[in-house]
Amino acid sequence: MAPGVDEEAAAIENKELPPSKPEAVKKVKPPKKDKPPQGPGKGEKGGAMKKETKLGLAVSKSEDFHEWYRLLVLEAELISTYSVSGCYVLRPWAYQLWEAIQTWFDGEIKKLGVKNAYFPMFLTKAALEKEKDHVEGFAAEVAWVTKAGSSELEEPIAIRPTSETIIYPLYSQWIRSHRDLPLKLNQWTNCVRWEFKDPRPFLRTREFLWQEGHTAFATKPEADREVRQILDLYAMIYQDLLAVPVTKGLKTEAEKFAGGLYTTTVEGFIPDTGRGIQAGTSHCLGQKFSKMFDIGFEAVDQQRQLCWQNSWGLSTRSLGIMIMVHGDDKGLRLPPRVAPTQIVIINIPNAKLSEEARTAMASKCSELEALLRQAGVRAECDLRENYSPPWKYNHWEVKGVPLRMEIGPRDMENGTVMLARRDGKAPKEPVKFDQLLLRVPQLLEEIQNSMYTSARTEYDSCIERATTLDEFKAALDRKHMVLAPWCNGLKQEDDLGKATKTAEAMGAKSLCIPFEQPELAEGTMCFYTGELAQNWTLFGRSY
Ligand code: 86X
Repeated sequence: MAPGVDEEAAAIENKELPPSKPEAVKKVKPPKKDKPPQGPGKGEKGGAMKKETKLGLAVSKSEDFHEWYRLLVLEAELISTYSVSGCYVLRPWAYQLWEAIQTWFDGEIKKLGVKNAYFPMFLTKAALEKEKDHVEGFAAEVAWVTKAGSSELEEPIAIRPTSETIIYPLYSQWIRSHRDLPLKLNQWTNCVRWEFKDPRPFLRTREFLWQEGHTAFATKPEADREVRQILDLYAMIYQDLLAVPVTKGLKTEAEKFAGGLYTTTVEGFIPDTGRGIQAGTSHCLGQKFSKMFDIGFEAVDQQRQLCWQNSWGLSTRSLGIMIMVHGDDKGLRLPPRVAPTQIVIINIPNAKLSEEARTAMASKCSELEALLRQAGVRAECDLRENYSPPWKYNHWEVKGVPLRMEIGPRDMENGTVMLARRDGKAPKEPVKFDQLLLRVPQLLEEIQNSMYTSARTEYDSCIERATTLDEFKAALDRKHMVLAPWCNGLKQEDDLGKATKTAEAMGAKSLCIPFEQPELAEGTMCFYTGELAQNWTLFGRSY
């Protein structure tokens, strides 16, 4: 074999490998598009773009909220844009957040006896129209497949916007006797609603991911109980996992799912825009669908009865709410319980360090990573040598990792690390190697709690009470939600929407009738109509 050939091969191979010596690597700049904004002192060109915000995103959250959000989801590597308008790629950083919700919720519903299944995403026109009454309101959003290759289909096929009309014909076949009940199924799927309003990652996308639960019972009390159990799980997803405050309540007649009996909801709020946002819904459908689809059973007394049904859903919109609530001018902030990486470990070699000390430092990082992982902490080293420590700090801050561990030469000598919180709620803290297994989980817990507490404080400070329309409008102008005594009138709610619409802002809608009600003194009047109030209702401009 000619020696030259091997040499050539090796040379080519070497070109494709990243240079292995730090000295050589230092000159290699990271590819531009992967480069988050640089910190002060490093940001030669980046600085001009970022104005006074210094670190993190080019636009601050308060200056231009929507631009801030658009940049954040890209720079945190949650989303990539896509050629079909209204559709986005969920990158691993976002998908792992969805998986965290999925894993937890899936475990909880299985404890309630719910099983997963998968129904087709296509439905015939005839099936869709079985639910004609309220499909009408949504018809414009249904996407259709009309062709296969170049040949027209005989019948256009719809893509599911939701699966009632796909699932319920099967329930009608499957359920025969009271012994077949309760039937509790869930599916994790995509869904298509061809909306024409401005799309926004997570909040309004033409295709989204969700879970939809569809259950059938012999009696109403069983159905009622499940509606609330599921709603409680939704509230826990928000409050305990995503550290996002919500209000649990009942939708008014104007806002409920028209196909059902009553709708319960968890309502979130985005302080920066002053808008409420429906965060998850759990419906009692009553017997409306069982009548329509003939879902009945032979009871113990051998009489045929109709089932009581529920449906419930929560989508990737939840991630948008979390991002909007917790993100700041530096980027994303992730609650530790869902963060794909809870702590990032970064080595800080300096130029004077010997090769040996450099290697020892990197091995220490890997060793601590392994130690933390064994204890169930999602730890990750970033030992890349072609990126500077400040660049890495910024990178992981934009991505929202709750804790950062730094190890420099002095730390190696002292047997310590520095821990920095993404939320900046405390100064960097030195911790001995052998204290890490104690301190890191504690800090993660503290961050989780502190994120929820501050978000809750802000949420609560955005609820005002009003007893007159003037007070009501003034609260809306302050970008707040309003809790007001309400008559529960269907038409009156429509009027209120018109009365609160301004040239700049949409009208207010009811968000929910909170389950937790302040006392309503006897004879209290509706703030709007002057009729007798039925309850305190939460209102707001909303998404
Ligand atoms: C309402 C009701 C319900 C199961 C949920 O909220 C939770 C999970 N479904 C969904 N809804 C529609 O029925 C609907 C129907 C059509 Cl045809 C559409 F294009 C859009 C829809 N959006 C919502």
